[in-house]
Amino acid sequence: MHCTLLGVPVQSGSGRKGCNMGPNGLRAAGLGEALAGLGHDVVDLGDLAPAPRRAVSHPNAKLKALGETVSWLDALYDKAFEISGNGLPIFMGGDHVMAAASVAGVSRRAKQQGRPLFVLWLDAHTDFHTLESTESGNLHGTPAAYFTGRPGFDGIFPPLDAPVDPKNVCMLGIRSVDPPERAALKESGVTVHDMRAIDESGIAALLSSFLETVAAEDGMLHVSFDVDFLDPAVAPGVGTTVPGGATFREAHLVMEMLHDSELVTSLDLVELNPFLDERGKAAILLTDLTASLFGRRVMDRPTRSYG
Ligand code: 4U7
Ligand code: MN
Ligand code: MN
Ligand code: MN
Repeated sequence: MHCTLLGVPVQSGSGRKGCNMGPNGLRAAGLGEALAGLGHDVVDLGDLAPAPRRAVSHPNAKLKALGETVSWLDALYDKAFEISGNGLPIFMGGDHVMAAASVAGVSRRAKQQGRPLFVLWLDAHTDFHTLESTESGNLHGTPAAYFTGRPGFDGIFPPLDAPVDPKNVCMLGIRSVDPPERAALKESGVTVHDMRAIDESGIAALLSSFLETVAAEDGMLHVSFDVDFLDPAVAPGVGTTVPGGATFREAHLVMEMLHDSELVTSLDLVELNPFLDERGKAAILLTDLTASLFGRRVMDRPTRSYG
């Protein structure tokens, strides 16, 4: 597999600092080496730079850092389309607002290839706010609304060539949803598996049924991995911790099943905040999880201490 690593050190969508160190945290944890060690051909393109600022405005006065954030999305939208033409892109965030552009870019690629794009959204949150509905004003709470074509982003976020069909989106690990998101999700057709569903059904059954649909429709599959999908006890390096998240093994199992499915065509690794991490714990786990997605098997894992 040809893997392209791209750092996207955006943090303006999160309302706090530190996510801009995410790409280097993953590099320090050995992401590139881990994938190369599994026999993949890995190229690290370094970090993206934001596009020139456009004049953008919106009546919601709560929105934070709109102009700065949009300049990152403008740059990433074109880059994501470009690099998705050759191998499997891994977008290293940066806060989750970047998924607006990574998904929109790969969706444009899928449309060009005449295939449907599916999105597996691994997150504590649904990130389904519009620019009107967000209360916090933090734009990392909006990408899933944008790429599924919810209204109100026109002329502000990059023009969306190929909205993702909400029926092709599966969210796993959800445990924090704001009222306007809940109302919109109900109407949307997005599949939302909250933590209770994972407890009751087991994560494998929920994921298999989604993967079967992707395979049956010959879809491309983008995986968007927010660190707060994981329980904060195993992944402290994130700004928006919510208790009761996916366990170490649940997360590895998801990645192992994704590997076996051979369906994944692009990946986001987002919201890692090395400033909040404990001795690289979250960075190392995210790296090991990515290795599972690229074929590392439990029995082959290098021995490591997680102290
Ligand atoms: B993340 C939140 F209010 N919904 O809008 C908001 F709970 O990318 C959180 O998933 C958004 O980490 C979290 O600010 C965005 C909040
Ligand atoms: Mn998120
Ligand atoms: Mn989240
Ligand atoms: Mn977060």
